[in-house]
Amino acid sequence: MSAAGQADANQEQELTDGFHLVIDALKLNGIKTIYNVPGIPITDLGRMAQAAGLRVLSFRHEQNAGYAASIAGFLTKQPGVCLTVSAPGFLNGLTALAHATTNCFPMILISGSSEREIVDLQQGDYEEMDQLAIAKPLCKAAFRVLHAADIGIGLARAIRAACSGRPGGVYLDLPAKLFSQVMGAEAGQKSLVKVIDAAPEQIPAPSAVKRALDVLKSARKPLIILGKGAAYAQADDVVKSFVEKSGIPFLPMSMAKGLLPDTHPQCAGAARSTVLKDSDVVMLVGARLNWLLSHGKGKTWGDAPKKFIQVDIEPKEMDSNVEIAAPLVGDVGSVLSALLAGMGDWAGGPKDWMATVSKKREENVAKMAPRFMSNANPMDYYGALGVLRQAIKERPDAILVNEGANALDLTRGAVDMYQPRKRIDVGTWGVMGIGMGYAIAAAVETGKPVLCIEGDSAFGFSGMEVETICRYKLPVCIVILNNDGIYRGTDVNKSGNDDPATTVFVKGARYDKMMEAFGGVGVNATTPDELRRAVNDALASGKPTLINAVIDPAAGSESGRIGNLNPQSVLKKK
Ligand SMILES: Cc1ncc(C[n+]2csc(CCOP(=O)(O)OP(=O)(O)O)c2C)c(N)n1
Ligand SMILES: [Mg+2]
Repeated sequence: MSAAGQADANQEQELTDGFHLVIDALKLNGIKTIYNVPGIPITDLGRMAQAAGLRVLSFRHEQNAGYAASIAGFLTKQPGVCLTVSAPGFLNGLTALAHATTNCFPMILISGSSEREIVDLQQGDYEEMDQLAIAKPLCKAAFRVLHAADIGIGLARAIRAACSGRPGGVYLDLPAKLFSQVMGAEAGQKSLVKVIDAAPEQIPAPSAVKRALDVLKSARKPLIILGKGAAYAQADDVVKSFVEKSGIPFLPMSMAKGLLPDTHPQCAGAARSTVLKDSDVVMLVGARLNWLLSHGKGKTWGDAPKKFIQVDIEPKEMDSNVEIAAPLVGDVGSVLSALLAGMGDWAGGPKDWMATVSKKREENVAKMAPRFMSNANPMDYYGALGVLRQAIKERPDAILVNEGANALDLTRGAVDMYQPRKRIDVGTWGVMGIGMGYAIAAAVETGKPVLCIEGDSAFGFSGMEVETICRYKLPVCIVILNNDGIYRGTDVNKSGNDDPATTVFVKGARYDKMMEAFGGVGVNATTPDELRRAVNDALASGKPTLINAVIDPAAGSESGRIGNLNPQSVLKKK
């Protein structure tokens, strides 16, 4: 090589660019996985990230990649990263970003974007859109990086915003031009920022701890409600010690199930209406008084006066719906540790109250037991769920993904959970479409088998990702509770024309064949026995499997357990 050629080569080695700085910044901060859909301008970023040792999983639709990133954040406490193209790809990912923010999951949506100069003059660039402005109201923070030298600080800001305090979704806008911007390799390296202690402990004030303990001591019928914030905290031992030392019945919200086993003697899951109505002091731990808890008032909560203690990392959460007698602002681990330290030789909860709750719970459990043995033909939900609850009992380490209406509500009640963060579902919005994204991220992030219990409608929102599941050979078993439609498959079109009713699907659809199309295992199960064999095989083999569980089309009810939220036509009632 000539001297001039050698000098050129040396100079090349000393340069870096936007592509490499993004990848280096992600790696420096411990990000290992990107949930991705390729295209201009981020195709090469995905390729290069894969070459650099990151796991880059390519999805069929950004919404599913986004939901995957959001639940990766929930499961790991590290921001899940979703990578998309500009305008339409960005918009497809945005629902998941908003979902992450609403559910308090740390996530970063990184989208490539078009040329700023053209976008701002609205001159019609390829996929033109002012993405930053659109993302802002839907996430916790939104940033744009214009200079390669700012990539390090930009990613650091995104990570800290996603993880600290109440976690949420963050948008990071990376214009196409940024990726090929060049700078000196050494200066580039120095520009990277490693985020130290992204989610610092937040210790509650001692006076707030004392106030809360005084309220708790005064209770005759106390109740602890564990929310998904308590599951997110990964303070499992502290939660367990606190609940057990308190001797107080606890009610787990959907994604907090398994934090303590649903079979724990203090679990009031099967006595929900009793404990909500009759309790006099309610301690919320990482649970918000939103619609899922009827805003802390009204019929569900009974007439007797109640006092609330609330543990939340977000001060603004206090008094959101009702007066909070004892606010405890801090992270769940720190707050419960402080309470434990202040409890001294705690006498335990009121025994007569615990006995009342236990009795109610045992009655309800006994009432349900025969239903799970149902051999009805066609299958009803309970017959199928009897099999699935046993499957989770035998594989308590498996992760359960759950969505649908009846398929959601009945599963939540039927399937006991035994370990923390094993149940992931529709969350705060009751959103359909999380299924396959959640399943993929759960398998990738935890290495555990995944069992998805899906309504046939719910599955349809992300069904194409079965190809992704097959492509990456993930240990995912999907059970579709197929009742031919939304809520039921029996609705009738009252117009007299030939269109089907608005809530019904093709009768006798064979979703199992979708899985076979991509080399996975498909099974059509018409009895609990067939379902049992197929689920056991899938969990044992780890092969991508889809079981079409044929359910009586008349079995469901409108909107599952939340039919009361449907507005009613005044005219219809006349
Ligand atoms: C994104 C989104 N779109 C629409 C809905 C309304 N929705 C609620 S449940 C549901 C599907 C219920 O049917 P299925 O999943 O088959 O469950 P089933 O009750 O039949 O068991 C729909 C469409 C929603 N929750 N989220
Ligand atoms: Mg259905």
